[in-house]
Amino acid sequence: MRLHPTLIALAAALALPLSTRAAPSDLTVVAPYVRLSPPGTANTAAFMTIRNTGNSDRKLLRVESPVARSVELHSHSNDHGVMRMRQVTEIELKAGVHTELKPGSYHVMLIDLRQPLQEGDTVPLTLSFDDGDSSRIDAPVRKPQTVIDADPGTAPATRMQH
Ligand SMILES: [Cu+2]
Repeated sequence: MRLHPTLIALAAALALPLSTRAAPSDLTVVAPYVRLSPPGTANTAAFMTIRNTGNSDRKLLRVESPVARSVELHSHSNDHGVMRMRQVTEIELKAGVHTELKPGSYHVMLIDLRQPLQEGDTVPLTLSFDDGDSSRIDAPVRKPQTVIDADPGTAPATRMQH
């Protein structure tokens, strides 16, 4: 039996989206940005919100970026009244929760920048999750907002802006 050409074309059209479709992700990265660091500073941080609309808890394990020689996941903690950053091995993304990476909390630390970042630059970030999924995003470089300047634990040097 020979297939009618229309059927073959239909089969091809149906097969294509199936074969090229990426696995649907429960994770969405919203409003990423990289904080513009003061001149002479070799490190800065990236912030974003990660929505987990799935039914299972997930974890952010790693972030990579070509703009920095090292990228770490950090948290802020209150150590006897002093806010300190520390490296963490993962950031939990609870099911049904919007996890905020923000000043004074979890953030992506960009360490030893290869060159100074300018406002308006776009920083590529690749996020790797615990199920083997990864997500490539572009984060614009932004000046610290007033509310960030007011946070004593995160951006003491930003008041030195000219
Ligand atoms: Cu940090």
